[in-house]
Amino acid sequence: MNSPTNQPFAGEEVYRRYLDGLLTNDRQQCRVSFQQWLESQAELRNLYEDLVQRSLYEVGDLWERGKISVATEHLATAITESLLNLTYPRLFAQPRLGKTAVVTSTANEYHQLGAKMVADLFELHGWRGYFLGANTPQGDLLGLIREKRPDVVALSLTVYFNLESLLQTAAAIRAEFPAVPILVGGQAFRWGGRERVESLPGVRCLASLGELESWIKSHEHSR
Ligand code: B12
Repeated sequence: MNSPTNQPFAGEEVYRRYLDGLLTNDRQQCRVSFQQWLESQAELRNLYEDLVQRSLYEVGDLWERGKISVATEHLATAITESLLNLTYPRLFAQPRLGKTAVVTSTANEYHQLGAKMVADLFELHGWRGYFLGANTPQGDLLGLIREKRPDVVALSLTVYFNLESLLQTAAAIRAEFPAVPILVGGQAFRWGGRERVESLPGVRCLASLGELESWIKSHEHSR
């Protein structure tokens, strides 16, 4: 994939500069690299997975090993969250399909970037993606579903100890809205839990944004 200047896109180099910017709290350096990636015309999913997700996983590992402070980890997250909004012009380029998704992290789950990417991909494909962010109380989520009557609900889980809370929420959605498909995903499912969530009718656990895009494309015309 070529950049608009027709220079080959040096993904690894741009990634390294981006990560370096995150670790040195340099928002401007991060912005330049992020923009370069965005303009490389790569699919948005690649930007999310190969730049944003990869760098934050690396930040998380460094934090876990005591190599960087909590402050640097928080700054890296804040920089990332601010830059994600640079994708907006791309998100709304497609005609709207009149379909909606409600996307959230469930109660006690404070990680929200994955859920935001999920909501963004719905927008990218012409859906309206309501993004509720982190730690949404179950009652309030049910209230929003009642109000918006979405075509799908997507739940994001990062830490495995929040699985019970997600299961409760998925069961409550299923009880009140028997027909709405429920998608779940997030890094917590690397530690298990897939069979338990998928034992609820109409619940699917997706392993990646690629699987999500395939799901979205195959449900463009259904109601
Ligand atoms: C930033 C961060 C935080 C921030 C989050 C702020 C925010 N605004 O989101 C804060 C400070 C709140 C935080 C808190 C904690 N954190 Co934290 N955090 C991170 C960090 C560094 C980055 C998270 C992130 O955004 N990743 C990038 C996103 C894009 O990745 P993702 O969530 O996996 O999403 C991708 C896919 O999974 C997928 N996806 C996600 N959801 C869904 C849903 C569907 C339907 C689909 C299809 C796909 C999908 O799409 C995304 C793109 O591919 C990670 C490191 C890591 N490995 O992620 C640690 C990490 C997740 N945290 C960790 C821990 C331990 C904690 C705390 C327990 C720390 C503490 N002692 O307080 C608390 C837990 C709080 C809670 N109750 O939830 C551990 C978890 C370890 C484990 N085995 O579970 C990690 C892995 C760090 C580490 N290496 O140890 N954290």
